[in-house]
Amino acid sequence: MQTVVLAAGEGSRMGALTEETPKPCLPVAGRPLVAHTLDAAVAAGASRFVVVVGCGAEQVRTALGDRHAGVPIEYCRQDEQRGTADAVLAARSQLVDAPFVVLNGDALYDTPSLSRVYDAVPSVGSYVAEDPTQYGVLTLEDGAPADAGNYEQALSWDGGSGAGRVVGVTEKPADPESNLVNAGAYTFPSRARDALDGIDESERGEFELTDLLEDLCRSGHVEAVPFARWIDVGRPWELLAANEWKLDELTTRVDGDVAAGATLDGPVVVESGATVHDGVTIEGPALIGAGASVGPNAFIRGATLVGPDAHIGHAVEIKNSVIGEGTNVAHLSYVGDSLLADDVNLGAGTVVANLRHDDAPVKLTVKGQRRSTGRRKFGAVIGRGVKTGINTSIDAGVTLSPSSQTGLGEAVTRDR
Ligand code: TTP
Repeated sequence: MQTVVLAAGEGSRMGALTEETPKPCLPVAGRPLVAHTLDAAVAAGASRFVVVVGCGAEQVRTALGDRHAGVPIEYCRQDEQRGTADAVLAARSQLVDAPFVVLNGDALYDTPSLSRVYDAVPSVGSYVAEDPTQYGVLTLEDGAPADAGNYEQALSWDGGSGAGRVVGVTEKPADPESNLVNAGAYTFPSRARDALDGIDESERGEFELTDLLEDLCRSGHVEAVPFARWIDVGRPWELLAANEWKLDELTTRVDGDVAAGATLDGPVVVESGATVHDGVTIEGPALIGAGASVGPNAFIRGATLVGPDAHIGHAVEIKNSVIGEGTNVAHLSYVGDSLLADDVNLGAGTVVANLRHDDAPVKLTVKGQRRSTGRRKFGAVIGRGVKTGINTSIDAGVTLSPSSQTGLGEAVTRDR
């Protein structure tokens, strides 16, 4: 089925990470985030892609090229980010007179559930979210059980098919009626292309696809297809979660050089041109990108991505983190549950805290507001080109914006 992929957004909630890299190009298990969206779509039945690009358009085009797993990709441009319905409008002239799927290009979807979205017209993917207030909450005809706590319960609706009829969507409600949310995966009938013209600007000042969905709900049966697994990568800790998911699917492959005195445990990929030196232990899942160098005597554990040409030096410990391309964590440093963009340089002895004394979830600033990451363990977000002085200590939940610097022995407790 023809599939529109929305990849024009600003990604402003990702803060320091998207100042120079568009969100669809952020690294997930060694590939751009949007490539994983397309993987799931191809497996679910996409026959042709129209990718809507805007912010960082050229980077997205370069990352995806003109085919994905044999499926042709066309592009269209949304110059101003005026909302998801406006993005589909930009793609409209490239759609043929047939049903079409729309996917958010910043989300990971489990393939079996996505296939069911492709099979049901019209339909929308749904997910049982822990915090529904950040999403569009779906109202089902028979009422989603207020205690809908998990996928198994969602599947038991409607006599076991898991497919309820959607009758409404409420964007980011303060007091949600259930925790069943819109997963940003839709199949629309052909006629929905014309209905795009009738969408008005929302209270939030955007033209929203959920309004098109509500139109369809009023005129017929829109099926809610429950997703077993879904991650909407909107905020930095969700990029960490996306990497955890996709790194976990790796199988061991060693194309680079691994010294006899190094130990690889669990799924570990060492790409061509990468070197793992003596005394290194890597407890996978982990991916060591092309040209990267690890060790000697380093310890990498948890789901960790070491980007291409990164350098992890002597006696460094990296746990459950994303390390960007060309980034240097030279020696005697600790990085846990953190996101480091490209070309960062951590001075020797830089240590990132990733746990609060009160064990409460670590908070991070997202668009000026402190938000819970929902994680007991979360470290720092470090933007491109940051340099830290030796023995810098960085508190949990701190963001360092691109190109910022710290001095010798500094304790960084606030964003900069
Ligand atoms: P959002 O995640 O709501 O927006 P965003 O990606 O711009 O992020 P932020 O809110 O942090 O600035 O968008 C959902 C998807 O729709 C995402 O894949 C980007 C895409 N999108 C567009 O293509 N055009 C748009 O005008 C908007 C608002 C989103």
